[in-house]
Amino acid sequence: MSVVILDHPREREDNDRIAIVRINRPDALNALNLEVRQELARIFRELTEDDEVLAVVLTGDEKAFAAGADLKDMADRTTVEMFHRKTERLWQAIADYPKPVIAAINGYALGGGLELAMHSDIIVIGETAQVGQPEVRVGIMPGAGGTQRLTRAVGKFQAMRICLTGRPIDGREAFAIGLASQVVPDTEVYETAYKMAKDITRMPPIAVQQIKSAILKGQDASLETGMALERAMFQGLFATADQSEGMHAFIEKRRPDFKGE
Ligand code: CO8
Repeated sequence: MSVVILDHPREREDNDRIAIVRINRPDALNALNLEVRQELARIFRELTEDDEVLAVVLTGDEKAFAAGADLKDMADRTTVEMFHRKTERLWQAIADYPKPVIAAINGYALGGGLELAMHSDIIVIGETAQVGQPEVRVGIMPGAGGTQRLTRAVGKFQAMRICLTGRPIDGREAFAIGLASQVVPDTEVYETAYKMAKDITRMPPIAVQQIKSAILKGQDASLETGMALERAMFQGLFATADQSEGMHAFIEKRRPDFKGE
């Protein structure tokens, strides 16, 4: 069985255009060894070219989303070996995926596991999940966005606390500080994430992708540049058939039928 399982709509009975990407190393609490990261990158690259899929649910199992980088694999590595792994390219394949990714987190999302979750666009988390950046406790620091994406998500003071103490926080607290989009009872995490993905796949696909792009690009730009980008994208959507369909459906009091055109 592969360390990452892709459940593609073409293999299912439903007509949902959702891919489910599931990390599958239960014996190591889904720790992210090189093989898992290579598989994740391969799958996200493949999905980038896949018009059938409109949203992704990224998940693990009930015990762990992912308990971090594989410490057994990293313990004796040298700087030069870490450099030559060029794992930034593997992470970038996930960051570059243009459609919405919803992370469904149960159990542990620690270190590289939380960094992976922060590559997604929406996080649905279980109340008792444990998330954090414990790298400092094993002599290192976050290396895949823990000091950067986390700070953008929760601000300096929470990011400092989480990274400097290495102490995990639970799902309720993660939601309270803005590290999750929604917190639900543990048993409802996957279902909630899937339902949210389904809602999004009913929206006009071009607008959805432009919204994701505007939010991510705008985060790293000045307000003026972000506003200019948003305005250009907004105006651009008036060239789509879905804009006309959406507005006329509203006026005619019927459900819109978006086609991604
Ligand atoms: N790496 C390798 N194996 C792991 C990891 C891990 N991160 N986490 C758990 N495992 C393994 C354990 O070794 C154990 O295996 P075995 O039965 O063969 O000994 C099995 O999973 C079950 O784990 P535990 O027995 O420890 O389970 P507990 O329920 O007692 O504890 C914890 C669960 C609290 C999650 C504990 O396992 C733990 O602290 N794990 C390590 C968490 C951690 O420090 N993560 C950060 C790693 S560093 C990092 O992510 C750096 C990121 C930098 C860049 C990104 C690269 C991907």
